Amino acid sequence: MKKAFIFDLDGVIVDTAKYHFLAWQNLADSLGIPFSSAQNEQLKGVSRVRSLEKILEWGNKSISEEEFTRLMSEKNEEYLVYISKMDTTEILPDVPRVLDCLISKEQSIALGSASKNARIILEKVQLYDKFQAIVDGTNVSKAKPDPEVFLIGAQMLDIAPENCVVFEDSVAGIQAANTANMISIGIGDDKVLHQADYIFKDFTEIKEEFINQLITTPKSLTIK
Ligand code: B16
Ligand code: MG
Repeated sequence: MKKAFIFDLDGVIVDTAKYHFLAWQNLADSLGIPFSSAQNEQLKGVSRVRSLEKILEWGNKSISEEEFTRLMSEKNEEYLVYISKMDTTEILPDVPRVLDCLISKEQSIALGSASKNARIILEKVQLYDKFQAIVDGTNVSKAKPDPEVFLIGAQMLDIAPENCVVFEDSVAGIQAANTANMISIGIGDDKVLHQADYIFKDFTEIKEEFINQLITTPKSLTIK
């Protein structure tokens, strides 16, 4: 059976949250807004525009539209400097093993990320060629938990949503996958990602037998 496996990027394939944090922190500093790593956690999977809106809300600050645009582009320029230095050592453990296992079983693979920088990052870590479809912040109009990003991925691969499996590290992403009627696999903390169909700490816990089970079992028989 051919299924589609859709991967989120930040927190699933690589940890770019640390670079977003550095760039957002500098921006918050320049505005005199305190910004903690706990707040950065709340920006995971959230779009660039919404992230800046949230930081301004936390700091109780309002700025003009021009300044908003300027700050967004300054933040992204700084972030681009960090990601320009990325290489294959930044790939999270066992991600290449799972990708290669799926490719060897002739499964379809897509990226489903909120990031407008997703393509550059995949190129930097040399995983770009593993993906048959890439849906990123440039293709979507509605942010997760809206299922749009994953539904577009399924459509590009021509696979029905119930035959898609999503790997996600954010609560909003798990909700998006569930709403899309896809199998959701949480990568991270089971207390945070409890709405997922399956949860793993990271890809080292995902064994070939489990992948075989995902490929052969219809979603209707997936035990929650
Ligand atoms: P950019 P994901 C998300 O990536 C990040 O988790 C989130 O922190 C970021 O704000 C968003 O991409 C937009 O990124 O500024 O590069 O367009 O988890 O959906 O892969
Ligand atoms: Mg993510």
